Amino acid sequence: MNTKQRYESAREIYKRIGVDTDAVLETLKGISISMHCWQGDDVKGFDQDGPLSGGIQATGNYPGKARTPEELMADMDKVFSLVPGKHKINLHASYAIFEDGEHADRDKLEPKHFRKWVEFAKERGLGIDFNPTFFSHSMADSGLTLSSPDDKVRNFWIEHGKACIRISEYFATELGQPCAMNIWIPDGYKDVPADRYSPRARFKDSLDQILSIDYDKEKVLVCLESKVFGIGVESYTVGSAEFCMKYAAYKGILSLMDNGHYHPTEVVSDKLSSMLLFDEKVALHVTRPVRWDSDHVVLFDDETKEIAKEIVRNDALDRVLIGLDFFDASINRVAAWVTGMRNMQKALLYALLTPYKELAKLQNDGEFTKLMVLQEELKLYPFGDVWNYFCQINGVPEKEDWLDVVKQYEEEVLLKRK
Ligand code: RNT
Ligand code: ZN
Repeated sequence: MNTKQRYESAREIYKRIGVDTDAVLETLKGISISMHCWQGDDVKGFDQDGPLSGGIQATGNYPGKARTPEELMADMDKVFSLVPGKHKINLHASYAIFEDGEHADRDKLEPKHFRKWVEFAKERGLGIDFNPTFFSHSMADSGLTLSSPDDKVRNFWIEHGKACIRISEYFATELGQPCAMNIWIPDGYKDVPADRYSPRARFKDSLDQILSIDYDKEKVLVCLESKVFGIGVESYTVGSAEFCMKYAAYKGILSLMDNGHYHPTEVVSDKLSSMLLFDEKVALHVTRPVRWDSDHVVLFDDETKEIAKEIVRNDALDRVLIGLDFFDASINRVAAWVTGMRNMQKALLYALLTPYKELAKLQNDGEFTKLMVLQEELKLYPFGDVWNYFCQINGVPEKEDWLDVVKQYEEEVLLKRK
């Protein structure tokens, strides 16, 4: 049987449980995922030459990492040629592209420093999301940015935040779609702090100042990402979950939940419904924490599937902004990206193929035996046949065939980067 025939057989099987696979494939095609640029170069960026700081780490030294904007863009093109659908790119401020020998520090960044990215996105019909970069910079050497007790440091980063809002608005205007601008700061303390209150008070004031500039709230969706700990900030993070959730509610901005940023037995899949009850929109960084916030490549694993189910069955595909956040330097970086993107899409497909109304009815009727049995049986439905067909009709390789393309690219391009 060929891919189409397999799909047709799967379509009948899903039809019997009330799932319209043709409609599902249409929906899936319309879901855009924000692909983080920083998988391509281990979160290095182009605006400085120092090490990655801020309590995050990319481990591994697989050859072929992108060293220039051109290389990074070429790698992203390769990824998009292997991922079905149309997506967004997610940039960090540190990926500014300076032309004609000019340079601007983070507090002085302007839209023109991202002109080339806009060109790139326009040519490909992609949107852009953005992030101020509060790390990997000498002004962040103390480990503190927007919560710093040093006014010079704090003001520098406030100016950076404002500059990034202006750049985000430029992206939205140029590309005709909103730009999600996510604020994450690494600030915290390694050991038991003497004062937990003042750093948070300063962070609050800094955010107030950043958000005080005039900007179009339809165009720029400011998000705030919380975190429970980082390397070197094990005892206290300023931007804790409670801080960020409260701040977002107070200012009407979005909460961003990264599923590597919670205590190990907490899951973001369980948080989504609560957030959706109170917020119009919520943003995600989908990642894979292995024992810590390790940012491994997103797999088609239980938590990714559960997150996707929560988005789909709460009818929230247009209310949850799905972004990816991982950086693995130990394997082919293009393959890492493709794997994560395709897995997020598989998780969404899996969720869309679930007859959730019937399952919810079983829950309400107290039919827990049947609910469990059905949920288990659904796992063996011919999901793969639907996925392969989705790849085929969207003109990308099916199954693992895409890896051959990446391998060829590795030989012809990546391994030549010495
Ligand atoms: C760090 C946060 C943050 C970064 C990126 C690079 O723990 O998850 O989102 O990973 O901004
Ligand atoms: Zn994140």
